[in-house]
Amino acid sequence: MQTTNQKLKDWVEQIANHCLPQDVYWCDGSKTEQDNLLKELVAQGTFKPVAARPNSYWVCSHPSDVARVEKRTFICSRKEEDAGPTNNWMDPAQMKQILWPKFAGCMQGRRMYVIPFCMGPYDSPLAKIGVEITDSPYVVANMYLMARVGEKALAKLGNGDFIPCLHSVGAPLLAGQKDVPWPCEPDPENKYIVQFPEEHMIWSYGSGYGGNALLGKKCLALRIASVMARKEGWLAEHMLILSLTNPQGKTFYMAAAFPSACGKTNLAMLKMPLPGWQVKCLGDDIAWLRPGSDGRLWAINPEYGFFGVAPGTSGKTNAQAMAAMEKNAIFTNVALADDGDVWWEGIDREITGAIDWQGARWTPGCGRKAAHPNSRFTAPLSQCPILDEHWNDGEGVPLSAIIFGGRRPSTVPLVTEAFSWEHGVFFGSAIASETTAANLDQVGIVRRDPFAMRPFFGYHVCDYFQHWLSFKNLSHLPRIFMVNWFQKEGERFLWPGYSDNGRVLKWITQRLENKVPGQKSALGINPGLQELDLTGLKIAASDLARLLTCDGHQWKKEAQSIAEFYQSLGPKVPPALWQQLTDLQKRLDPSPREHHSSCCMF
Ligand code: GTP
Ligand code: SPV
Ligand code: MN
Repeated sequence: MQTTNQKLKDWVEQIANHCLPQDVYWCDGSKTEQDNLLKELVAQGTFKPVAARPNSYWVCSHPSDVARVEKRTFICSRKEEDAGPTNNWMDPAQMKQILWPKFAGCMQGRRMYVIPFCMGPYDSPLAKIGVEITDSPYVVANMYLMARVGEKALAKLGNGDFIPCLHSVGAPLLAGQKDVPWPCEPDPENKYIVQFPEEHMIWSYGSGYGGNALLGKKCLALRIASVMARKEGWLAEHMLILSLTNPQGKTFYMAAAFPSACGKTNLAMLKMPLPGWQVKCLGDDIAWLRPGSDGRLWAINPEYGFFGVAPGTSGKTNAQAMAAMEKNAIFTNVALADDGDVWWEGIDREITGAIDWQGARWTPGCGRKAAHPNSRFTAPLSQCPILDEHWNDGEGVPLSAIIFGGRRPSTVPLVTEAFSWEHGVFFGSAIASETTAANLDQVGIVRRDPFAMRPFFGYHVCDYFQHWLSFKNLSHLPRIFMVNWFQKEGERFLWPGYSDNGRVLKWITQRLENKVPGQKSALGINPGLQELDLTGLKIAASDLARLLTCDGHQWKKEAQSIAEFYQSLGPKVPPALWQQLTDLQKRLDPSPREHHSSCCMF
């Protein structure tokens, strides 16, 4: 493949001379090339074809390499202050001194792939070109599905600027050494996921999994893009994008930010439980939002595929995702059942036995999980049966609503509308959620995850808050909502979730059209007890009441915890957000003069 881009040629040559691969291969993205790569992955024992699905493959990682590693993720800005209190920071020169020697000879015995890729539709004003260099054919196979890869990206690049993304699994193959199915650096302390925000550059060493290795995704489209977005006046967000059309034929576009493994893919492909309503999907993980000349916020999905959580996905919970992965899919760390198809917990299919994600014999009831909790499917967006017709439009779609959410067993009601943009930014800044298996760390701890971006900010979190606030004068801003599908009593979810979340989406559109008054609480606007369309749903009145009310006692504690969180972020928390918190506290605890009988209602 030909490029006249001297900067690219020089960089590829420099990396090849340093990493010493056995050869260098430029990916053109063609079907023939993809087929050959898949054959090689099968031949070397990394991929196993899934008999039940055309052109689909089962692959298991090294047991140490199963999720993003936030502890080993760094923002290497020149000043520590610019990375902010939520990021690991190291001086860029010092980081390079540590990492560059690790890359020396690290690709010996392996092929070095050069993958030109485009994030965003080719004709989008926001589209960005990256070039990933990797020694992992698994990464190449996934990048074909997750990004727009190959000749067209290279043509769009021309002699312009690209984001260099260097990746190695950190496992050179020395002469005579036998390869393993999943080469990587097994010591988590020796993995590095590094962003250089001033240079717009990414170096990733030691891991072959997901966001650690598919560098177009979290590293480029969130961490580096958030830095570019701040400078250029747009937003790079951990959000799904969907359209919802009502029975009258009116379409609303919405974006929603939930932390990792908290329901974006499921909401993005939701099957409406109400006749005449239809959700269509534009994206399930990342959205880039740009103010239009019409004063609206326009959203594109920079990605080209889904890298979705497998466990819990079934024909019942997400039939659209199941259809999207019927063919041309990659399954990582799920089980391979005796019936020749992939399997995971919650797939809703009886099996007699399987090979589990670690290659061991597995039978139902044996006490172990067959699939890793962060096992994933990779599938092209184009295979989603309810893909929105505007998914590939460069301009994107205009948003009517932005939704923030998290996994909260208590406290946060099912849905609350913000009073204003600033109040909505306050909601985003204060999201908390139980941690999940998407990160290699303790699971199930409630932590603040502002804007569902805590692991993905490319710069200081307080500057990010300020950047969001700076949009407040746009004339047609989307309205902001906060949701929580995960309230629990003991182990039981109070809300059925999944497709029934469509009932909440319907209420949101009714608020947008001023068709329901809502009910004011200290927190914001919640649905009145009669406002949610519960046709066909059995739910106890007591559960519903709990789901829809702001509990004043819990919220006083919550407000205190948000104050502590803001304090932990240092002096740069924007005054407008402190003001929102103070206003909330006043509404929760009005002075005796203003006191009303109920604790939380006005
Ligand atoms: P990332 O890809 O990590 O960013 O995750 P995500 O936000 O796309 O989450 P996803 O939709 O894949 O859901 C993660 C897990 O939450 C899966 O096991 C789902 O089955 C489960 N889940 C999703 N939506 C709901 C819901 O409404 N209620 C309940 N109880 N579980 C849900
Ligand atoms: C997430 O963790 O939010 C994911 C998976 O979407 S990964 O691509 O690994 O980041
Ligand atoms: Mn995600």
